[in-house]
Amino acid sequence: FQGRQVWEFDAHGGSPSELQSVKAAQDAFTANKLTQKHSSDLLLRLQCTGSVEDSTTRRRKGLKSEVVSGPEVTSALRDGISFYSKLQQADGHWPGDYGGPMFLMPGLVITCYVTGCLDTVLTDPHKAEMLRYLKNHQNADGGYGLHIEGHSTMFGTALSYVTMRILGLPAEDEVCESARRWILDHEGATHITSWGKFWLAVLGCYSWDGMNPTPPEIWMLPYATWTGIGLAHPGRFWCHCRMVYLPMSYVYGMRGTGKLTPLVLSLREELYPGSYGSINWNAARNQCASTDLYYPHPWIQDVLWWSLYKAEGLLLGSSLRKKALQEVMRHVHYEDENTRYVCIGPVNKVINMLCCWLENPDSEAFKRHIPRLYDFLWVAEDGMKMQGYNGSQLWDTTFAVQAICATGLAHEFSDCLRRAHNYVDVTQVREDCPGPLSAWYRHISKGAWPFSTRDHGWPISDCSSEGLKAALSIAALDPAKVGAPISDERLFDCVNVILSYQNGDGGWATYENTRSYSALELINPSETFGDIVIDYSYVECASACMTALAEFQHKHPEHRRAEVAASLNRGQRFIERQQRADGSWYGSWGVCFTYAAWFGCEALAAVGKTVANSEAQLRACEFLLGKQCPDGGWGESYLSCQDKVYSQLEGQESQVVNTAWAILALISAGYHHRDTKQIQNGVRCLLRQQLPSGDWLQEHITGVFNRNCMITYANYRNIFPIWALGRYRVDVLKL
Ligand code: LAN
Repeated sequence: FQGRQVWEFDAHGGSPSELQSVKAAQDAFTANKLTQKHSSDLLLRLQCTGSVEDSTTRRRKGLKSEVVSGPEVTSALRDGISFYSKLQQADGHWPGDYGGPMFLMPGLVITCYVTGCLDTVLTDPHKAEMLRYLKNHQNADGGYGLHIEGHSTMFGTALSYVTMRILGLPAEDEVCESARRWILDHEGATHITSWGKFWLAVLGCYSWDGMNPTPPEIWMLPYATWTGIGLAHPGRFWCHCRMVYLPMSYVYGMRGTGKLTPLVLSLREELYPGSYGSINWNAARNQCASTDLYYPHPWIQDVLWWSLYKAEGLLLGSSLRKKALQEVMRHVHYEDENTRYVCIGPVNKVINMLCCWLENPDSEAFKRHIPRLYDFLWVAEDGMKMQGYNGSQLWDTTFAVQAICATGLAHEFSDCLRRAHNYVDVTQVREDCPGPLSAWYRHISKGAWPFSTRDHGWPISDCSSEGLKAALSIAALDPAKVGAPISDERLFDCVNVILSYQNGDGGWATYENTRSYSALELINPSETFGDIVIDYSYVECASACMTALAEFQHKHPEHRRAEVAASLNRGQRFIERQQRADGSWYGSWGVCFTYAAWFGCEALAAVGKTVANSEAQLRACEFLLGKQCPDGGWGESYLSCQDKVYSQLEGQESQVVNTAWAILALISAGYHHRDTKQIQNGVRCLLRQQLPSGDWLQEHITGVFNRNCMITYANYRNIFPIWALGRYRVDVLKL
């Protein structure tokens, strides 16, 4: 359970003044909900520090001069790290709000409702906080976005609507009424995206005939590439796509629907403009609201789904279907058991749980899922949400370690680093999943680090690399203070994983190698997510792996010398190829060009490239400098991610996380040897924004996945300003 995060309701907890602070934070959020879409994770801060500062708190005292002085930076860093270390937990990890997507909680609530465990899983306080969250994140037009900052979509609105109704809100409630108006004004819930159709069908207020097929038989296709069709085997999909469509195909394949309760029957009438009986389900299969459409179906999908739709007549109830369903369940159980029922993500977590119930409602497997639902729930002043993962524990901890070590003040925070070291140590995956791995479509895990916890355990290329770098940074400190370093043997295992992950194009993907061609994206049926079908090479993952290999090489120059050198070489060429003509890189997992600039510049720096000897580095810096805001910072909007062009925040506002990434990029490229003025302006911005406590405010959303959905990284506002100020202190001020 190391790193596990579960919020519990304590009816007797909290002093009167704490309760008052909680209420004040909740009320402030609700009062400003239309402008301030983001919680500042104040409940966590209150619990860890005993008091909270919010947007009404005055920032640090004004800076005295144009020039940033050493003592100013050092004291900002001391305050920043001291504050941040208070949020650290006893096992060494940093918890934080990992919410953002709006389509996750409905899956949990619908699954609990259908399987009859809603009232045992969710206590009244859970339900009240979930409703607070849903009320807070309604847009002005009555609808709900794909994520907390997004425009209204059918996917967000219809699913949030049924969730509120299941949680007990009456249809006449004004929040429900305005949401329902939005749905009906947009032609009703038949226009929801395919994943929304799935959840409504599970609940019983949408017909399975209105869904494009996800037949379980695809799991019985041959895998080998020489067969041709093998290239489209789901075992070659990106693991998140594969692990969602796996249990989905089971539920679809047996038409798993809950009881037709009075609520469900009523929802059938609430969600559509006409009567439920008059819906043309065949036509509904391909309907999708324009608000939701990010990746429209290419015509080839229409042909494919039409043929499969026809084939369903033969497959449904056949012995082939029975065999396919059994095969799918073997894989569902394997996933459950190897993640201790956490599952790889929030979507397959609840569909797997539903599958276990459909297979046998009294099963041990179903019961074991229940306690792990809480791992995904998080409470902040905006209410209770379902997170995008069971947390970002390991990821944030490795960054925090590297940030603190980069400040040159590590010796002042050795307790904090010792605890963090423990978390990094216990979270490394020490063995592969049960084999044969190929039979389960799994990559090796031994030596890797996961994104969240050891229990979750799925290996990831860049998490392994950040884990390795954190381990190396700590190994450079006094073991009497921070604990004995992780053994060389284990570091070698990690290097083995990193090398194994490199793709033919020289880049690195996320959890596995790229296993098929990007043409497979043609069958992406999700409508709202881009690039989900296969695992692609990414600049961020490549950079993390290269910087880790380069640092490792310093310490162990003889270990797999030639392989490491060749790998760095191929990586460099990948990074150079990915750079756009304007000097930028597109970021896939953070917002967006500023995030990728940091990774791009670090990768080139790892192979000895700086502005002094590299055209690519210079172009990258010039790109960033061209985007600097009038106040000296950087402020990038999430729209960059979906539009793939740099998008400033409204009013050319800057925000600390983007500013910190830009500063880190410029310093790693060596730009400070040319000129320090613009970097210094950025640094002043970070200092100006710091709160007296040492915290920074949560600003706009900074994480993303699949081009179109945003996700909160609450820890970034602490980690990255500390890291950027730290590198400024050491590399520029030479302190
Ligand atoms: C994550 C979180 C971590 C993230 C990084 C390690 C930061 C990145 O560098 C590589 C990709 C990865 C592992 C990643 C991939 C997509 C995830 C798993 C998420 C953004 C967290 C949630 C998201 C997942 C796909 C959400 C569920 C939605 C689906 C479309 C299945």
